[in-house]
Amino acid sequence: MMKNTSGNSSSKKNAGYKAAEYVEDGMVLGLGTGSTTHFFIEKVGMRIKEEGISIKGIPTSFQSLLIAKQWNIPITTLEENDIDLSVDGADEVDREFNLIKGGGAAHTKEKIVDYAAKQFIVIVDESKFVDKLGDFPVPVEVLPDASRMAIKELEDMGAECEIRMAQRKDGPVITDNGNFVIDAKFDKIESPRHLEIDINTIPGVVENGIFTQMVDKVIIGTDEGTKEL
Ligand code: ABF
Repeated sequence: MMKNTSGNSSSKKNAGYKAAEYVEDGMVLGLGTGSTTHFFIEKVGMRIKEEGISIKGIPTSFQSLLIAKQWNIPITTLEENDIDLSVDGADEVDREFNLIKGGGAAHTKEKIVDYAAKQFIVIVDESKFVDKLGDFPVPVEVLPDASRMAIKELEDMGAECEIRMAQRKDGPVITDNGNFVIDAKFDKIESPRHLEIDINTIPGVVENGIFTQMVDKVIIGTDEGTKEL
């Protein structure tokens, strides 16, 4: 599974723990996916235990569901509750708060939950902050039967593509939704918003990992602490 795993755990922990300070008693939380968000979920679990705050969580993947259950965070769904605050990681963040996400192959549910939230906070270590998106390939979730055609369309848009393969076996990564992920490497992305929309017009594409016009705050973890943008 391809993720931008650069950055160290202390800076990720600082970012995740800082984000947990924005959690208030009674909130419904979007629980992101990835190692940085793991620290956020852990801190929320500690606050439930130590302060007795009442929280419900909506996970963005089976991975974040399992971590939430380890910390006894009650689980709910978007059908039952609105989301007060979603906290999630990213593979790249630019100065306009555009993101590339999906290195963990969970970007479809992440985008739904992060978009639905009243407030969306992104937590990253310094290595994820870039001037312009594009060094990290854009993950594109696609129906398996449409993958060859989608690759051709993405190549016509200027990308170099490959279907993401699982690390332990020679088969493709299968998302929580039963689909493939195409990693589409573009050059520097001049207009993330336009590319996000264009990719999703390709028949068979379920969702892509460019997130635009969604982020309210970015918390950057450093070895010494955090910076908030
Ligand atoms: C997740 O956060 C994915 O979209 C992205 O790949 C990941 C970043 O991983 P990490 O926090 O482990 O660096 O939401």
